[in-house]
Amino acid sequence: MNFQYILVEPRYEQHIALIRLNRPKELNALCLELMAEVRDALKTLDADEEVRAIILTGNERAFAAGADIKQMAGKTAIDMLLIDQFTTWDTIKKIKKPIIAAVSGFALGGGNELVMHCDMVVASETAMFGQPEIKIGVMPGAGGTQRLTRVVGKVNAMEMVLTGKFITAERAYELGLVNKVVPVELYLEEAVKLARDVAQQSPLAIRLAKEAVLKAYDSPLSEGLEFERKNFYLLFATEDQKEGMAAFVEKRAPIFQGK
Ligand code: DAK
Repeated sequence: MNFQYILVEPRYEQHIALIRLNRPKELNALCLELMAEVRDALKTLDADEEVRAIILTGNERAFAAGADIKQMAGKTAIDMLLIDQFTTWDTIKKIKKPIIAAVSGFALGGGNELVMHCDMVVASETAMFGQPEIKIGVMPGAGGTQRLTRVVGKVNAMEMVLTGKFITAERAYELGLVNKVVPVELYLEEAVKLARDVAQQSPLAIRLAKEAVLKAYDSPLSEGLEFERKNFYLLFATEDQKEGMAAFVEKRAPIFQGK
């Protein structure tokens, strides 16, 4: 997979793929072309049977400092409508494999929204999260007002969105925006460890469980529970369920085949 703005390692480790945002001079600003590459890479990895978990990262200074302001600056409302970035973001939202964000430095605006499209987040102590769109006369446009509010609650989301101030990794941890904060030299390694823990499970169970957890975001409890129940039953049609339970009884480690 050859891209201009990202680096992709489909076999970073057994069952683990890695995507690195790679526009370092622009602090990984998410130009349209970069986002299209992220979308295409994720789609390819989602269809790759060898891959069971995907890590999305940037570099030490920046995960991503937001959408590319220079590219957006001259656009009209109609330009924005016709570009229709939502098709790209919606594709990312629908990726079935677990995505782990490994974040260091700035995760701002669309950068923070991209983090919130991931399923788990490992942050370095130097990470800074924010929705600073208000400072350039706009507001979040890729779910920042909605996902952030669901995660951190109304008053915290309001503070971030209305003041544009950044929060530290430690504060992001307190608010439930990230799973873990580690020293900067360890953030990628810790994300890989988390990916390993996921990748050794049954890929089918992982897929249906991810789907069910995401369902909790936008459905009433009764509907989510109904959905969960169906996915739960469905897993009893898999060989992995037989293997997982047999392995428990036989006191050995399971070998999941994704069947
Ligand atoms: N866009 C373009 N270039 C950027 C950038 C950005 N977001 N952020 C940084 N850069 C560039 C800088 O212009 C600079 O380039 P040169 O001047 O060297 O050519 C280089 O990266 C280094 O940045 P600084 O010199 O500014 O570095 P500092 O350490 O002094 O400051 C900073 C770092 C992150 C605090 C600062 O760069 C900054 O405030 N950046 C802008 C952050 C921001 O406002 N982000 C939100 C952008 S709006 C949507 C999807 C997504 C979005 C909207 C809609 N749809 C699906 C519809 C998202 C919108 C946004 O994210």
